Amino acid sequence: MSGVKTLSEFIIERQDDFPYATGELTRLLNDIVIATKIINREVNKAGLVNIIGATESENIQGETQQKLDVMADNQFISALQNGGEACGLASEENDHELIFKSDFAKKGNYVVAFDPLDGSSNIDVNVSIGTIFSIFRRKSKVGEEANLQDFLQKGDEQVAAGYIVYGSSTMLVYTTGNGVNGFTLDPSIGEFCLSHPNMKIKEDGKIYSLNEGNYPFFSQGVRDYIEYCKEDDKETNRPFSARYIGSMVADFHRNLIKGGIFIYPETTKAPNGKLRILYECNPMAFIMEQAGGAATTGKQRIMDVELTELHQRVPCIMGSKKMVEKMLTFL
Ligand code: P6P
Repeated sequence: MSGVKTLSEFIIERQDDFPYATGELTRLLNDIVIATKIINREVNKAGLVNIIGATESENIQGETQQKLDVMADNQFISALQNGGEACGLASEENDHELIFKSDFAKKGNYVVAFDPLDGSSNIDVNVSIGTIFSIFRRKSKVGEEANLQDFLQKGDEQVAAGYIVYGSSTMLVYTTGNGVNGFTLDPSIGEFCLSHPNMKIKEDGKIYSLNEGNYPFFSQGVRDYIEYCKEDDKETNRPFSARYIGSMVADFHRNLIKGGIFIYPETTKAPNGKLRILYECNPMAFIMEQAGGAATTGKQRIMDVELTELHQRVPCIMGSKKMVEKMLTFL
């Protein structure tokens, strides 16, 4: 295929960008890609086999686990625990961190946090869903078992982060701190191919994304910003367009490409918001900043937040820099 660059070729080509260019991260990213290709196959046929719908179980968030959630979680675990690069995992679907016990895995230099299938409540209505991953270099001693502190690192410590959006096409978007690149899965060859090189978000935009159904529970500042978005003012491109489908990866991806702001703020019902910093906000903040956007809790940069627990939630405001700056003036 002349001109087409596969993800594998791209990762190897860019391997030298990465300080630990010994092929470890290359192998780790390829292990992740294998899991996402299997998840993609299952998600695409979800309506045809008895794998949609909910299980009888709940995750630590108290959310009913969808059958595909559990399948996706298992795919990541099996792909990574045998890959030899990861010594432990943390997942939205598991209450505690998963520490690998084999001598082989204990030699791994990385830990991976992931949301195996974000927005999975949308599966049954065929709305785009996604996988989010975040990679850290372990802090604990190589050869020993990983521990919780390996996961409670600030977002700035991430060595790589990415998401897969299972939409009209399946795309993988990732960064290792040298810009953001997007790859589209070509089902005819089963390869992710470079389709969106060097992704940058527009400095300003006119799409705002948040769940306005929470209006009664928002702070006055968030309410004032929503009213600002709706005012008729041609000079500032308002009223903005409201776009929100309740699937973070899909909402984020649209705004990354078109420009816009995604907001999941604190509410009186959820004082720290809903989204988890480890496997939702930090990886997406890394990508957003690498694409020239901004990502804040409303009080501080998301990637500066100190983590104290695995499933810690933070308020999340991320998108086009000028939109985020304007929104902050209302808080
Ligand atoms: P709400 C999906 O459950 C999710 O974690 C994100 O993907 C999404 O942005 C958010 O929750 C939607 O939450 O409260 O607006 O339905």
